[in-house]
Amino acid sequence: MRQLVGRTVISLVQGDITQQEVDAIVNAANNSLLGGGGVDGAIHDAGGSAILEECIAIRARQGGCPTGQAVITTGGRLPAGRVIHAVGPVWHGGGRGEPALLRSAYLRSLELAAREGLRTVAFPSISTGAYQYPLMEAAAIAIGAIVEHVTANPEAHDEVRMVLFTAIDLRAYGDVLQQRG
Ligand code: AR6
Repeated sequence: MRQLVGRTVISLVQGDITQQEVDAIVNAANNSLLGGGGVDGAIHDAGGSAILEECIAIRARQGGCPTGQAVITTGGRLPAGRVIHAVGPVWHGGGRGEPALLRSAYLRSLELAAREGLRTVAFPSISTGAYQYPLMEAAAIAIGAIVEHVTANPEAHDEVRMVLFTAIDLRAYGDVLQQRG
């Protein structure tokens, strides 16, 4: 599914984010930046040790990555040139600022991509795996943040792609994008 917002295509595909041929993929990282399971594990496995080395250097400089923020490294051996490591919130029921933190993870990632001249960017569904953010709520926040960013920065990106792992995830994001019309 694709929708044009200004000059940017917002697309939804089912697949593996490590295979995407884009300028940057986004990792659903954690505060340590030292890797983990899920998308994070898959990206470090496929991209090789150069990614972890840069994450360690960033940790040495700034002590990890706060929730809702993002940092950028090489893509190592990935088809994508760069990896933006964004940290989404753990779901605690919604009363601990989770919506604002999730929105911030998307917006900070897109701002970083725009600043670096990265015209095609692919995101996974941040926080909806190990961090247990409810899928429909997360999809609404993700699509809302992407639409807001590309509307405010119409020259910045050719495509922002959501890469969903399962058909259920794809349908949820598709329903949200369709409702925005
Ligand atoms: N491509 C695209 N999506 C994927 C892939 C893949 N290769 N693998 C899994 N997903 P998660 P989180 C989907 O748990 O909830 C890690 O240990 C998955 O089905 O990766 O933000 C980190 O180090 C789900 O829909 O990220 C953190 O500690 C989505 O990606 C923690 O998990 C996100 O699931 C972050 O948890």
